Amino acid sequence: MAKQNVSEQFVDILVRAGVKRLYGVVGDSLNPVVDAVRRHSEVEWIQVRHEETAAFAAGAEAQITGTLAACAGSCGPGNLHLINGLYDAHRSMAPVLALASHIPSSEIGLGYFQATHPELLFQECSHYNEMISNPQQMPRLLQTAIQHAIGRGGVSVVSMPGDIASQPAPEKSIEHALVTSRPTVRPGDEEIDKLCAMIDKAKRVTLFCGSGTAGAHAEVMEFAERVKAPVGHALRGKEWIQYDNPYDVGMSGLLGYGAAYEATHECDLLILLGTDFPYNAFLPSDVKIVQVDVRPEHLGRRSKLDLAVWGDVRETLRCLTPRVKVKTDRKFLDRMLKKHADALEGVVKAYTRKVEKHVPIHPEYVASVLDEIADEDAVFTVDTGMCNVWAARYLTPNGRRRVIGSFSHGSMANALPQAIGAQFTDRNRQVVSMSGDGGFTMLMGDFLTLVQYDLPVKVVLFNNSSLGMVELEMLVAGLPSFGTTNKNPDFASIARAAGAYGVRVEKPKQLEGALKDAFKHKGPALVDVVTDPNALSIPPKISADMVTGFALSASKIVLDGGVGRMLQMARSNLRNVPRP
Ligand SMILES: Cc1ncc(C[n+]2csc(CCOP(=O)(O)OP(=O)(O)O)c2C)c(N)n1
Ligand SMILES: [Mg+2]
Repeated sequence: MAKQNVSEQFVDILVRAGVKRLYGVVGDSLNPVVDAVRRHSEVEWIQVRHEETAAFAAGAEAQITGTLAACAGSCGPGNLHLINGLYDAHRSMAPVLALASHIPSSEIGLGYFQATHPELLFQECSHYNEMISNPQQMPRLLQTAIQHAIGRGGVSVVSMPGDIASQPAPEKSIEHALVTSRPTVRPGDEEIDKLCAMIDKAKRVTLFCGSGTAGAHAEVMEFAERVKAPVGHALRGKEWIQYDNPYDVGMSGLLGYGAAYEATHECDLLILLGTDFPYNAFLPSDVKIVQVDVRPEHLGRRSKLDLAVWGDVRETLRCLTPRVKVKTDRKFLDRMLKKHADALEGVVKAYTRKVEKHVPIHPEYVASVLDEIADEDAVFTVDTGMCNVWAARYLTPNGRRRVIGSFSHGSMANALPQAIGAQFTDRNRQVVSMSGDGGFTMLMGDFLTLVQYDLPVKVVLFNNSSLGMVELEMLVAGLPSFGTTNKNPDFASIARAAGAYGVRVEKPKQLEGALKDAFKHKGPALVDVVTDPNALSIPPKISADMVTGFALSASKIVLDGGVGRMLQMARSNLRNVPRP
């Protein structure tokens, strides 16, 4: 092989690790790497308009494929723009390699043009964050970075001064087989024995599931059946666990519904499965709690634990299920299933507005129509804000659909960039960005990326001309709303002017047709739905002293609203429950 420079070697190694594309914006010190990408047949340069988009897109790609994705920013401000998207990817445990190109190595520490210190800046949002200051560090440094990102699940940042990027790569470099997938982590026999004994002793077991139950649907159901346990979930567990689940008692937390709260509080043993659910106000303090997590550092940081089990959920359950005694008493399970169905029934009855006629259009109506007409394997990306509420309540998971949001980091403007990353993994899959008007306009420049690459993403804009979620927070805290109104243009015209399909919807009866037409369109499309800013009813029990700062999350308040197709599911689960 002809002698390589550091950039060429860098790109080669990324390709060996399975990277298909690098998202970013070109510039100065990054140019040698981008040039190496240009000359490589197996990797594509994806030119975005803002580096934050690059990081969000790479994070979404990694969450869809489970394999390494990559992004890059030029020195100083270029890579600084990556940071928020990297925080999101890191906190979602998405394996992402970020290249932060850097000022010339001779000028570091001398106040040079565009000088920053990436190895300080990215410290908190990465497992590994190191600089290549000598070509001899290659390829080991990049290999180590990749293994951190994949092995520990999250972000690695490599910074590289532009002058190093063009230097010859080391002649006899140590290249080794890369780690490209994670092992299964099986808990020790002692932990399994202890857990087994606790379960056998307990009378009422409840499971509470998070994103760590991905890929473990069958194992969770088998275990729940064996010990007759109701199964609740956190938002990040919903897409993996709610479907085909005869033990479903709904979701806990601020956006929660159903009987998850009761089931987690009225059991005598609560088993937390792969969840880092942050709101400890929703977790009980007076029942025995076991937590199973692949990340030992997550164990016990949300609640007191009677047993901490370090292991994959799937692997742990595989070891555990055959060893626990079969429970025959369904009383607790049936009582919780009944409570769940009743709670949902109550919500639906309380929900009297005729949404199909309501103008401005009710956002819940938009979400329910979307759920009905979207493909069975659609990817939904969901903006932080009220779209989170609508997605949590109305999107029906089925094991094939995916729902990606900024559920741990909670950043606005995530949906469009994540949709870009999701769509690149498969141009034939339906990808729907549920965007807020605030979130969309924050990174609106990257709507042009859809047009530039003819990506068929469908942006469904919940346009309430307001920062709705914050307006709600202010209301709850007894503050007058302030700084929350958006003076918005006709976004459909903007979409059309950009070369995409664009339609504005102001009447409910236009909605379904407009969405269907947009979904049929082959290229990028935007449906600007003018929605009601006063969409949520707030439960009357909220008082101002319950709320300070991050008001909603600090309390046990659950927002009221519809529950979509969940009622049907809850009713069907009741079929086997004997009538009292
Ligand atoms: C980057 C960022 N800035 C600010 C916030 C605080 N915040 C959370 S939701 C929200 C409003 C979102 O407005 P929009 O996208 O229009 O959605 P809506 O709630 O109106 O549906 C704000 C300002 C945040 N989470 N992230
Ligand atoms: Mg809004």
